[in-house]
Amino acid sequence: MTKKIALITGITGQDGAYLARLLLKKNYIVHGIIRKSSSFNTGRINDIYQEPFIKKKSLFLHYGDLTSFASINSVISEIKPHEVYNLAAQSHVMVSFKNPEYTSDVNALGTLRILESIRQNKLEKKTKFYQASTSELFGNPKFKSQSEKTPFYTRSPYGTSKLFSYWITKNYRESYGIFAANGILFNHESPLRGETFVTKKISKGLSNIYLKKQKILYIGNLDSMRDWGHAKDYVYAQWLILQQKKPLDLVISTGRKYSVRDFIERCCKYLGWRIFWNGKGVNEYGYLILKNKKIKIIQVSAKYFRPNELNSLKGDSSLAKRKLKFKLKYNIDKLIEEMMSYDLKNKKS
Ligand code: NAP
Ligand code: G4F
Repeated sequence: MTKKIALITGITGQDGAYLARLLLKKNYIVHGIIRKSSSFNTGRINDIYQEPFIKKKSLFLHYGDLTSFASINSVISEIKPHEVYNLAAQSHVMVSFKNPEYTSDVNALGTLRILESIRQNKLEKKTKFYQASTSELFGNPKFKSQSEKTPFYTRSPYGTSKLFSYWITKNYRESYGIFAANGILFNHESPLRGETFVTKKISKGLSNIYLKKQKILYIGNLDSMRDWGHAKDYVYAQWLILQQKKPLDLVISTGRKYSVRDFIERCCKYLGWRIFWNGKGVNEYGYLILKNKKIKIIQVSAKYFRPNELNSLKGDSSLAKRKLKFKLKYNIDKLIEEMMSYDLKNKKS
């Protein structure tokens, strides 16, 4: 039987690394697009990397960039993939306020470039396309939980760039019959999460404080709430979305939300610590009492507040559960346990 060929953009990112492992286990030939960088950006896929000249190679990396049609098109026209997972993005919401034009070029036009390449290479009937859509599309919704029926109202350049991609994916599906589907994924984390996202910042910061390598963790909005899942569960959902008979846009979430403050308290509990809070707003801080001494370990800083915030997100993924027959393996405490134990062991990082 001929093996399926998959192309992953963003293979060096959190989701790309987990998805590549999953597809290799499923016997796919996996191609990934990586950016040229002056320092190594392949750390997350080191363990699956295959030397260029080995026999029966199943993982191939290509230099490319979503800002360049030529680089994307040359890979797609050469490998003619059965499945494309578009995971590449400038994925940081706060950074998108500082770099809105670049964010839009990558996150919005990048998606269009891939879809156009599929169309121009006449792969409409062969290539299935997955778009990494996001709960950021919902903004600050009026409804308690967000499903495929909840109206969109984006509140950041990141969200707005992803809104374009959500619609262009649907446009190419409806106009050209491409199997193109959106996974509307809520926040998902893991030991491989980028270090400037809040969960990883907390797990790593608190681990460093525990190991006496750092004194204080500076943080932004403690009361913001997110629906946090595990990336391993969510990349499995991405794969399932492309295995359906028909392309569907589906919400993937846990259906539970926690505040940033809750997340910190749970990580502290993992370390055997109880944290106390004092002050308000940017003057708030968190401290421990150790040997009768008050030790400040968390300080709120205005630097990490956003020009526009999403206060609370919680997904309703009933449709995905029905259609994909999909069950989550992780809850928040299992996720925290895995992140904390990884950060405590990785003492050098
Ligand atoms: P991530 O860790 O930030 O990874 C992003 C990937 O995109 C990296 O491989 C990065 O390469 C690559 N990339 C960035 N700009 C690029 C460009 N111009 N050309 C080619 N590649 C580029 O993101 P993630 O957490 O894995 O998320 C994967 C996707 O899902 C993203 O599209 C994100 O927006 C979306 N999403 C994420 C979540 C979440 O909670 N994680 C939720 C909903 C949607 P480098 O390694 O070289 O930087
Ligand atoms: O971890 P975050 O930066 O994730 P955010 O903004 O929710 O975006 C992530 O999830 C989206 C899905 O909804 C993805 F589409 C997107 O690509 C990305 O993966 O921030 C989470 C919350 C925010 O409310 C933020 O204001 O945590 C709050 N926060 C508080 N202190 C902080 C910090 N966020 C960061 N990054 N750093 C802080 O110090």
